[in-house]
Amino acid sequence: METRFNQFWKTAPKAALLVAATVGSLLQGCSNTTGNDNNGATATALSSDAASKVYVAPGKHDELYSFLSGGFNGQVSVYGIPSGRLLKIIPVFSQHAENGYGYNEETKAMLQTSHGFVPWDDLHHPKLSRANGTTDGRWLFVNGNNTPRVARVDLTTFETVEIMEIPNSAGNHCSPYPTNNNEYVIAGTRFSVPLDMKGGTKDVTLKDYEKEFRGSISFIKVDPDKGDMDLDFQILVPGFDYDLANGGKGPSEDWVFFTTYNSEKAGTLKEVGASQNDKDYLAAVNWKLAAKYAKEGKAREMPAYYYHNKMDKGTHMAKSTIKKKVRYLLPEDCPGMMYLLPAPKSPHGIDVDPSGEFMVVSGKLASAIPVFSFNKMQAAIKNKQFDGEKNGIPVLKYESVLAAEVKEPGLGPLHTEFDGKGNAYTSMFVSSEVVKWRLKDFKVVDRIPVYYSVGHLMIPGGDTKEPYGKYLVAMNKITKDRYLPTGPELAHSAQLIDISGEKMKLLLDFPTVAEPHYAQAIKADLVAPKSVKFHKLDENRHPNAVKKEADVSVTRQGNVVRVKMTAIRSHMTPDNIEGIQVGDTVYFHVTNLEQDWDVPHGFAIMGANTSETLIMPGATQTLKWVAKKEGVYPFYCTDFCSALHQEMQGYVRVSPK
Ligand code: CUK
Ligand code: CUA
Repeated sequence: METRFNQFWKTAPKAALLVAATVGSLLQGCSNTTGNDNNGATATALSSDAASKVYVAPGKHDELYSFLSGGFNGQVSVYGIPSGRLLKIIPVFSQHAENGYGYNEETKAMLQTSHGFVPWDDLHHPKLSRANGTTDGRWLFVNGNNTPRVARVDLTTFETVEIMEIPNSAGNHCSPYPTNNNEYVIAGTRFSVPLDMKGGTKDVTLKDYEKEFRGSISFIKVDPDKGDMDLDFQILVPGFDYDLANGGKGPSEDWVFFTTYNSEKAGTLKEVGASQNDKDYLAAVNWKLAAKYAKEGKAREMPAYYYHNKMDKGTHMAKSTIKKKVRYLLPEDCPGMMYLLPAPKSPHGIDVDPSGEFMVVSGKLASAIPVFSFNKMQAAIKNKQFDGEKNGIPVLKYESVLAAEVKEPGLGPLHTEFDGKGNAYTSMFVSSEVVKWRLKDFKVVDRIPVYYSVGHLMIPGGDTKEPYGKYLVAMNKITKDRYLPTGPELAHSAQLIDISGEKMKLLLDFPTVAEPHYAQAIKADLVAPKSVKFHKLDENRHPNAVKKEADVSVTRQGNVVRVKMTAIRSHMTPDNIEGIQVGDTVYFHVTNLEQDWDVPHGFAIMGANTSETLIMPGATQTLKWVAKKEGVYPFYCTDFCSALHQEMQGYVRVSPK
């Protein structure tokens, strides 16, 4: 009899099997290894009143917004909790045909980088902006891993309003981390790469890893009112790879922590090479001290080349600025700024509890979860309890900083969040479960199977000072047999778990868009009241906006034609466009004259090889179209906007040159 768990086991990554071989006996305890389907296991974990707990009646609103990353889909999706209803997809690093993001002329600049136009990325970590260590519902910061970028989504419009490329970075994975009052959004690099701090060019190979490769930690300043980002400085750290970051709170709020791996500098990152060290490190960085050093002139400057793209509020147009230099600190110049804590090898998640005292490090290949004490860390620094140094950075003695180890938690610990009631919840990738343990004695008190192979888990506010310990969302990597089959590729999946009682109870499975890694959630009443319903037409400063039908125009400059037009229920003006010639590039600047909620108009024209565009009430957007052949080309509104929606149409005539 083959269990679903066994099926997974056969395809488990090598590293996972390696651990399993040594601690395989632990598996016997996992409830999802028994039975030949999960119905049994699901039934034991399923809340007896699950249906009523997740049921949100028609017309009623969810209690929370949750923001799930889209992974390799490059977007963020917004779900209502507890219903699991998909409310919106917010394109960030990806083009989105639904509303023309990345296709229309206003938003293309958002996706410009030093590598050209990059309309894709791998988005892992959404993080809500903060005030006093809790989420304030103003912005959502997200990372692009692949072409290192950090973006900001405005939660009044649910639109991406800023994307900044990160120089001196490769694999912007431990990112973004906002400090407790958004003083900085901090972004760490995954791959160490050769940096040329002298500004010439060097021929460096992997043999030079130890000497020449560095990673970076970027300190992005955030304007407290507008949210605008600005790269203040970087710390260039000698070569290991940074994986994840989390920040202190309360007593530890000046600190940010990073898990690192590959500390033996196996530049080729072969599995064995990268995991041969018995321990890797947790890097502790005093960000306040770093900012002070940077301010007091310890920062040097080097050439850099990166894009900073911003949406202008008045024109609703994105503009790119190219930046040419960056300030940096070297840890060797800045005593007291950075320490290393020995961590289990190949650590993944680092999570700091709501009190700010405990730093929990999840080692994918480790059989226990070390919990470090911030108090002990400070004492160890004061008393110089060092175990040598690594690349000039002092290493603290393991025993001197350890609070306790959580024993036999399960297999493959990845990430931990907190409920604010003294409990921690850790995701176990290999044994496919969520494990609940107590901060007071570090004892495991409950476990619940998840289907299957959970990556991150999320408790609303579970990484802040004030968690909302009612729900937990597990984001799972594999779905097979949970939903109706849809060919080889199945929907990715999240599971909602009730954590309000002593025992965790499963409430709901809901499919997700692409692969969610992390998520954040916030009470709806911190976001919903500020939601913009439409843009005010008289505040529209788009250079090609027309505010009334009488002002529409068709103007030519060489072979560029600008059509400044309007859309309102139920017509486009002008709707019969003449005077276009073969070879012309036509810009349709469409202003939506509506001043009402939920009345966008779309615009599409036959043969447009980009997309349509969707114009919000009061805004102007532009579709670029090249007239290739003579003929008569229909255009129309794509969004069903009124009973006469189908009548919102017109023609463009293209004549021979
Ligand atoms: S990572 Cu995906 S499961 Cu990119 Cu935060 Cu841990
Ligand atoms: Cu406007 Cu349909």
